[in-house]
This record gives sequence, structure tokens and C-alpha cells, in this order.
Amino acid sequence: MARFVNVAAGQLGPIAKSETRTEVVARLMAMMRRAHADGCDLIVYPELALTTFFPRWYFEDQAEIDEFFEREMPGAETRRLFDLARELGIGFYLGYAELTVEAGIVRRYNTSILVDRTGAIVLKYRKVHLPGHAEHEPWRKFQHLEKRYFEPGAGFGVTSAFGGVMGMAICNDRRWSETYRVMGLQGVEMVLIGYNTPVHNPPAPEHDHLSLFHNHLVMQAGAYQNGTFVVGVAKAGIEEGVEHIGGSCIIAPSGEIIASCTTTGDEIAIARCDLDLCNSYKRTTFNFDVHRQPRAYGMIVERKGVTTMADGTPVPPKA
Ligand code: CDV
Repeated sequence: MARFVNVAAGQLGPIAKSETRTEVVARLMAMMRRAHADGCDLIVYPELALTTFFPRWYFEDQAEIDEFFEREMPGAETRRLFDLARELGIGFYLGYAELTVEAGIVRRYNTSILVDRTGAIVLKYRKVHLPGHAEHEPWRKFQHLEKRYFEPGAGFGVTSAFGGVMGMAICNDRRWSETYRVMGLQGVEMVLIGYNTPVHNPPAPEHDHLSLFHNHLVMQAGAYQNGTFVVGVAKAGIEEGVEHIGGSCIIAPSGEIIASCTTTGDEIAIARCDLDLCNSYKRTTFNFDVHRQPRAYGMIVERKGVTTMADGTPVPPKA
């Protein structure tokens, strides 16, 4: 019997710094209603979907930073989204900034949750690949201070939900093949990814014209090489003066884009995903049990990086 998941990529246009959680949640709810009316089982929202993308600013006052964080999920303003999901019988992926206290220590993560049709959180993920920098760098047109405001999460879990094996990642994670492979090794069938990607990359402006191409390249490769659907969802448009790519899309295990948003505003793109399609890749070209050679891959976990000299010569790190 075929296993279908009707999924919506719930792209958001910009969120102003002055916009309240209540206003943003109303936008999310409007898209959830639309997705439900179109027969969806699941809607995927972007990374940090409840606020503006605040790591673009350097704040000295921790209290000001903490205004962007959620202390509970659901909380007072987000409960309505969970209630609506339960009422409509639709699930969702939501990215947000999480503040939690573990053994008396305050921790801050860039987090996503997967909520099922009953409104229950069935999986939580904390972003592993935090991009950017930790110190104020005034030479940039805008900051990217994720390394200052968050600590990295521990890994990539999956869960059985919506009739398949579901996994999550957040933004920069999508550029790393390890992200998909760790979930691929757990049999993932649909990877949900929210992102905020400025068109301009201050350390490498020569790549700016390729930002949409790279967005699709990495997600399409991750889907194909692991025989999984990938749903990539942007917060798009010009937010607080910074232009972000859109390009939200749903990708089949073939690596083909099967649905995509065409604007940089609030928009949903929908696809009917047959999860059994994953098997035609997982049982042939990418049958990991038959074809992988882990004995040849040790360096992937043993070595973190390599320094390349100006003339291209690689210098391995000291032991
Ligand atoms: N929010 C992100 O993780 N953004 C990163 C870049 C642009 C710093 C990304 O990989 O899209």
C-alpha cells in the first residue's frame, strides 16, 4: 500500500523587528488553514519563524537578546498554533530560538520541533552547524552572530510519524552532506529544513549570484544520495534591510524539485509525496548495506578540517 504525505512548504515573507509573536502566529495560522484546505497532513515553517532573524545584529544587553527566545513550547502566544493543528488534524515543523535551563545552567539553541496531528511534539532538533562568527565584526554590512547567541545541538535524530521516518535540520545544516547521511543511516524518508539565507554573504561576496543555485544544489544532492524527500522552507524577502533568498521547495528522492514557491512572501507550495518512492533508491543505487565502505571513511569523524595555503597546498592539522 502506498504511503502518501501531503506536505506544504510554508514560506514566510519578512518579519519586522517590531512584529509581535501574536501577529506572526496569526500569519502562521492563516497558512496552516490554507494548507489544510488543500488537503495537507503537514506544514513546514522556516527557521526562527517567530521573530525577525536577530543574529544579524550585535546586542550587548543579554536581556535584549533573550526577548527573541521562547522559554516554553507551546507558550502563551504559540499555544493557538498547537490548538489549531489539533482542531484541523494537521502537523507542523516550527523553528524558534529556545532558552532552557539544564542543571541550573541557561542554554540557548536554534531549535525546531515536529508536531503531529494531535498537537503533540514528537521530535525536537537543535541546530548543529551554527554559521557565522562569535564576535562583533563591524566591517560587515550586517552581522551573523549565531556562534555568539546559540550553542550547537548534539545530533540528528529521526522519528516515525506521518506514516514514515521523519528527520529535521536547520538552514546551514543543509550545506553539509553529513547532515543527510546521519539521518539516511537511520532510514529517513523526509527531511524538513527551515532556513534564513541572505543573498549577500559578507566573507565571500563573489558567491552572491549563486545563492539560490547553491540552496537547491545541496538539498537536491542530499535527497538523491539518501533516497529521501527534502522539504526546504525559507524566510524570504527584504527583512530589516537585508535581502533573503526564497526558493522554498519540495524535493523527491530522485533529486527533482516537485513543488516550489515563486514569490518571496507568505506562500505555500504543496506536493503529494509517496514515501514508498524512497525505496527505489534505498534498495538499489543507495543500498547502504550493500555498497557503503565505512572502513574507508574514518577520516570523516577523526579529522575536523584541513588548512589550504594560498597556493592551494593542503596542510593537515597537527596530530
Ligand atoms: N541561518 C543560516 O544558517 N544561514 C546560513 C548562512 C547564510 C550564514 C546559510 O547557510 O544559509
